Amino acid sequence: MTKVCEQIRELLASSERIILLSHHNPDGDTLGSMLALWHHLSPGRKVRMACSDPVPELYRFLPGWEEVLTNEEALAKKETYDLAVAVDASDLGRLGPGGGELIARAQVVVSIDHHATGEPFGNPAWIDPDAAATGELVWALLRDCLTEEIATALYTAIITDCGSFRYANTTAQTLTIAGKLVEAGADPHLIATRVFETRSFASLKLLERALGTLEVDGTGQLGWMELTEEMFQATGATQEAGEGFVNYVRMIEGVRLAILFRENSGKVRVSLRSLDVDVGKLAATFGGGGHVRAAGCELAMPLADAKEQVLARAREFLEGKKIR
Ligand SMILES: [Mn+2]
Repeated sequence: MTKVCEQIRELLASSERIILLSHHNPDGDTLGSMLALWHHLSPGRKVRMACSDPVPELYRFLPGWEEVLTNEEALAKKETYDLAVAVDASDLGRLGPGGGELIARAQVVVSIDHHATGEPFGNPAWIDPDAAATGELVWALLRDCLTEEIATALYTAIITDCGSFRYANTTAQTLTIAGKLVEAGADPHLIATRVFETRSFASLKLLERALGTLEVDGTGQLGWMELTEEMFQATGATQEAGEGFVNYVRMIEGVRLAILFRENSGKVRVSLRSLDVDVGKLAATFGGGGHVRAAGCELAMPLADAKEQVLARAREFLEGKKIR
């Protein structure tokens, strides 16, 4: 076990009042990692979980999700903590509004993450970009005390980030850990069904409209799709329903860089996926970040302008150096 892992284990064991924090717009990795820690720590201790956004419908099968407070609700408790643990958050801003304030109420701040970009915080900070998911790191912390709840949370964390073992970040270690989690009680069929194969009717009607905007450029290597506010209104779908739509662009044969533009309260959220272009760096040029093959950013401008700027930058990256 690495030194920092051991150090975090000791901090978890010796702290009484703990707050666990997820990143905003939470995904299965940040929620699963947080819930696994909560199931391990909460018996006999005062442990809070907080996230700036509510738990998406999609993840409301995870045992303990009802215990997740919004950052606002957690702040209203006016508590102080021995320890704060942020999971899957590459910088403080990712904790969303109120996240920094909650962190400031803890004596010790630990960060557990696997993003290569961002401004690391926390002491100690355990950041391992080789891990497919933060859930793999939390598994290393809790491997000797797995329960069915912990295994379910961590299996969800891992399959979310490696796309059910389909993405380039999947390693032998990822599969080994997943096997151990199944042994400990995680149900692969149930979890995959909930995470990847259960969507609302409105969400699929939204997809129908989004697919109507699908485009590729003249080279066939750059593809994109858009989701407008109007589409959300017309279908009644929630913003979270659009999560993952970028993968339809990524599927197009020959596309090396896939982009989804999503209008959200006057801003444009951009999701980037790539085969061999460092989209983490691309996103960073717009103040965003992420991983080499999956990243995102947000632009405060009209959709047409955001498209023009991001597509131009994407073309530059496609002409540049390939990764691996
Ligand atoms: Mn992650």
